[in-house]
Amino acid sequence: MAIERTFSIIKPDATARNLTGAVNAIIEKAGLRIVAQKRIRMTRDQAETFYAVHKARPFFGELVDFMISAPVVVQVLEGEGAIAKYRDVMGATDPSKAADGTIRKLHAKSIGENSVHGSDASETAAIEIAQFFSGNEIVG
Ligand code: FUP
Repeated sequence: MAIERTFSIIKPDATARNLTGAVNAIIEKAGLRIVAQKRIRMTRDQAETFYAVHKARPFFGELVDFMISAPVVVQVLEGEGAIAKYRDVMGATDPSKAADGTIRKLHAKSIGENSVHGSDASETAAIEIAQFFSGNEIVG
C-alpha cells in the first residue's frame, strides 16, 4: 500500500482535558508518524471554511462554536494507507458506536465533542493539509 498523508485535528474537548499526549500515543502506536503538528486557536472563518461541506446541516452552528471554543492541535500524519488507517484508529463519529480501543471510544464525550478529526479521502486530505500547513512545515 502507498505511503499517504492525512490531516488530523485533536479537538477542543480533548485539548481541554489535557489529552494531546494520550491521543498522540494511540496515533504512534498504530504506526502513523506525526510529520507536522501545531497548537492553534481556530478562527471562526477557519472553522466555517473547514466544515463548509456541513453548512446546511442543523448542527453546523454548534460545530463551529465548539471548534473555536478552546485550542486545537492540527497535524499531518504519514504512513502506509494513512487515510483509512487513521479513520480506523479514530473510530465511529458517534462514540457510543465506536469500536473498543479507538480514540473516540476511549476519549470522546459525544457525537459533537468527539475528540478528533481525520480526512475521509485523499482529495480532502490534500485540501485540509493545505488549509493549515505550508510545505516547509511538514517534515517527513
Ligand atoms: P467524521 O468524518 O467521523 O468526523 O464525521 P462527519 O464528517 O460526518 O461529521 C463531522 C463533525 O460534525 C463530527 F465530527 C461532529 C459533527 N457532527 C455532529 O455534531 N452531529 C452529527 O450528527 C454529525 C456530525
